[in-house]
Amino acid sequence: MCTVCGCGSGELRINGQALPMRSAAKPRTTAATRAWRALDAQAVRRDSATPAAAPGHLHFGQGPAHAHAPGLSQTEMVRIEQDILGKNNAFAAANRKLLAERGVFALNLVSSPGSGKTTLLVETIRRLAGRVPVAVIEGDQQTEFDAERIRATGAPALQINTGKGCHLDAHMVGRALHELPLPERGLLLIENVGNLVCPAAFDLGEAHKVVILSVTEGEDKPLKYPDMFAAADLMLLSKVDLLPHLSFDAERAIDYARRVNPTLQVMRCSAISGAGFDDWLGWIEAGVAKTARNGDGDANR
Ligand SMILES: Nc1nc2c(ncn2[C@@H]2O[C@H](COP(=O)(O)OP(=O)(O)OP(=O)(O)O)[C@@H](O)[C@H]2O)c(=O)[nH]1
Ligand SMILES: [Zn+2]
Ligand SMILES: [Zn+2]
Repeated sequence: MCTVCGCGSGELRINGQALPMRSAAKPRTTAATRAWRALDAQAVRRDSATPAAAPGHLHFGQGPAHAHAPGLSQTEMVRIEQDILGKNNAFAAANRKLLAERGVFALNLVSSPGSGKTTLLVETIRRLAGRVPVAVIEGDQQTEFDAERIRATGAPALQINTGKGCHLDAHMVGRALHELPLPERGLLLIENVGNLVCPAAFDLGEAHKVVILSVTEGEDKPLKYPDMFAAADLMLLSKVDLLPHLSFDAERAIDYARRVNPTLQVMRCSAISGAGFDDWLGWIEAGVAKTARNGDGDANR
């Protein structure tokens, strides 16, 4: 998990321009660096090196840190994670305040690579045209492909490349919010890096995380990668047009997701057939209206 192993630190690019990290971002890098320094020092501690074991099964996620990093104790890992997430949460609170002031309803779309996020966003923007102003922040390790697909719809899009980073964080999004024309009383869609693990831990200042699970991924994903489904308020079961060709059991997938998160809302959709888009767009428009009405940021938590 990147909060303790340091995999989230990479070369940041916004719309192709390399960005030096501001001093405000340093503590996050420092924490990750400390983790690697500890590695260099070969400070191997037994309490994180010894997994819970049963015949045929090693479980490295049962200590207080729920993760493992070679050379770090569970106590060190918990401290580093609290340090990184504490700083991220401060940036997220600033983002949330700015979004509330501008009446922007913000969604953080999270999923495995290739679940259909960008295709969903393109179709969503196309259908909301003339009804709701939309802007998009795209997150990927490399390439500007997704931002270009969004710009082709006419909506403004800003691409963040994270380099080796495996998720967007609130500091990156804060930078983007100052570069992007924000859709006042409208919708901000943030497509996170395709990764069903790390983005779960990082609040970006959004109103909701929306997890997309495509029917080609298998029903078991909510139980295998529970953090993402626990963090989300809505799950979109995507590519349902493919169901006739698959043995995917939609009811079982939804049951697994609700075992992790009993209050999770679920919608089934297809960006190809248009199935489910009335519900999805209705949900978005209700959020946009509530955020614009409140003005005090209630809809952004
Ligand atoms: N059949 C079907 N294919 C879809 C649907 N949505 C997306 N796809 C296909 O799935 C593939 C991946 O779609 P993307 O929208 O690029 O997925 P993504 O989640 O944005 O991918 P990353 O940004 O790389 O994580 C493409 O080949 C799409 O054409 C859908 O509703 N039905
Ligand atoms: Zn990571
Ligand atoms: Zn994409």
